[in-house]
Amino acid sequence: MPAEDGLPAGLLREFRRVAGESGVLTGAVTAGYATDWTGAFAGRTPAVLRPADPEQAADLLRLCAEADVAVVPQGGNTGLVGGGVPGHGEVVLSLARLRDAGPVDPGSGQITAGAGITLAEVAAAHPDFDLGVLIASRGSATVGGAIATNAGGLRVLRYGPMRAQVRGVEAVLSDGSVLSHLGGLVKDNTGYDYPSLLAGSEGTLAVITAARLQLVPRPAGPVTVIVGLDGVAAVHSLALRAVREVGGLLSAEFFLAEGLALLAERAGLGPPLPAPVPAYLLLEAAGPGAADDLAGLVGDLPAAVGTSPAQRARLWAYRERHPEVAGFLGTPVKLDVSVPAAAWARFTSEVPGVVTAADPGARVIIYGHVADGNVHVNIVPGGAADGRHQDAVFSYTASLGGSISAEHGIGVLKGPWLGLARSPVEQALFARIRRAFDPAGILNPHVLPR
Ligand code: S2G
Ligand code: ZN
Repeated sequence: MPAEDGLPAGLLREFRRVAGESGVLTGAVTAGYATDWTGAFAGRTPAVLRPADPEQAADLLRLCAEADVAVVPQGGNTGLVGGGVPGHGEVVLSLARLRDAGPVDPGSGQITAGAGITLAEVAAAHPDFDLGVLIASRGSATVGGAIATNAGGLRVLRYGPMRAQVRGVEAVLSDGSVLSHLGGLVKDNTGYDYPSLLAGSEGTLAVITAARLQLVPRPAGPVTVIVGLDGVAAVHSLALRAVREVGGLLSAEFFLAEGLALLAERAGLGPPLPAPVPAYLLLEAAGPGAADDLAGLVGDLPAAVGTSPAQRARLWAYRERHPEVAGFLGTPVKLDVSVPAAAWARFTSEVPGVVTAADPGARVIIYGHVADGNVHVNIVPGGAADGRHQDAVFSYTASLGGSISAEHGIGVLKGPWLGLARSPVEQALFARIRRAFDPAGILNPHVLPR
């Protein structure tokens, strides 16, 4: 029987029988699902499947497994390593329509949210509670995708990554079975903690359709400050002092003069301080004594303080808009690494030179999360984006005992360098775990070892 768009004949009809006409997209309308938001990863797909509920998702997945058709699960398509777009003609399984959400339980501060609910919607679900994970893409990033990539973001030092917010999941396996454990019990020692395993699995083990999330008490009266410093060593030492001395510290973020200048030039963001300085540390804290603790820490250093929502938003814009900066100059290679605290200042000061040694014409924009060792190295290549930048940065990172992916995952971008972070024994175990969950081998086959 002739194939349709590369699919076994009749499969599209079966998809439509399960999900209806509106649940199966083909042709030009699929383009937005096949390209990531940075434009760095563009592919094509024979069909975008949009199940309306977990049962449809399970049936669609089973049909794909029976037809040996590869699937890329997709949430808000805000990923940064190409793990959520069909780079090899896979079918896209979009979880965007799974938007059922229960009420926030005022006693436990927990909520059961569908995979397609955005992080911003979860964070706004109850006045007394907030979502611990705060990322710049929260308006588009979804619960399912954020768990699958174990998203980190701006408050990891206080609340941990997405994995730490998960108290249970509902997920579908490629054989069409549905896992569900959404009770949210704090103590539940009854076997393998597979929700933790699914966090960070990048859609390779199962497709998350809902989650039971632990929210956090909404921080009271947060105070935000941007401090001007003479370099990354000063940024690091002041951030570590903040961790020790500032009660209720929520965030410790940094950016540098070059990125700030580009934000002023290209986005019209005027400077946060009266005079330019080499490096900037953004701290945010909440609770009793936070303002005094921050004031005591900052002393006479040049600083801008925000207490009202508008003032804080203005200060946060300098940091939250940094993901755009490299894009002002071209298509970026976005690297997201972490190094041990003892190596952080050395790494952050030396990595631009490591990049330009490999590509003299490259522009390097650095920013990120200080207290958890995470540095975002966003590169606009001068020469070909042929992997030389990853070679240089990842081998340098590994030489310092760091990780080639702090929070964005491996995706398709970092697969060739996984050996710098994981041993052959570990990678073989990953493949065995994967076969146990997805014996058909259809889930995101080009991400992580098989
Ligand atoms: C951040 C966002 C992604 C990027 O801003 O903390 O994780 O573009 C990044 O680097
Ligand atoms: Zn980040």
